[in-house]
Amino acid sequence: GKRVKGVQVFRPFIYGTTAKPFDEKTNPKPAGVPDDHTHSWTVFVKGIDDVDIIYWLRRVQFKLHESIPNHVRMVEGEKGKPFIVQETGWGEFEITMKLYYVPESGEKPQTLYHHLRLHPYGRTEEEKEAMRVNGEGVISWVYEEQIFNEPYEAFYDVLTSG
Ligand code: SLL
Repeated sequence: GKRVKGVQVFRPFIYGTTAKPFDEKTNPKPAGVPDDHTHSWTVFVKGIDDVDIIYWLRRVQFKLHESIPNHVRMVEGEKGKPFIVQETGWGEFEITMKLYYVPESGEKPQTLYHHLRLHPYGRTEEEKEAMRVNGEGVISWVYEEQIFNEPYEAFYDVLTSG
């Protein structure tokens, strides 16, 4: 196919982690979770304000720490849902996310790295507070823009018809 010359299409998205300590009142530990696990957490890739991005992103492979059973997770895009993995654990580590685009894009997969954050860090209480949601969970989110450089014409139509 032909490419649309001189055109760049930007699509914003966010990725990151949200973690919550187990707590009898606010976040009880489900049955079967090992004793040494201290937190529940999620890692995700999604659109801004939960807008669907499956028209350009097909699947995401999340590579978790090897101590976690079945640590490589492939998540297929589903309408109305973020690309997400939910887990429990005790430690922080780096997560590798491999983004696979829709076939008509012709794009190679791209890899992102993200640190799972369970504990808020910072020199000041304000800095720590900025990492918390509702005073309990710990968030580590990143805003990113996917650039499609001179997309194929058919893919350009997909990108701009949404
Ligand atoms: C390290 N940062 O580099 C540590 C690794 C691994 C955390 C932390 C296991 C969960 C499960 C878990 O939380 N691992 O057993 O499912 O050594």
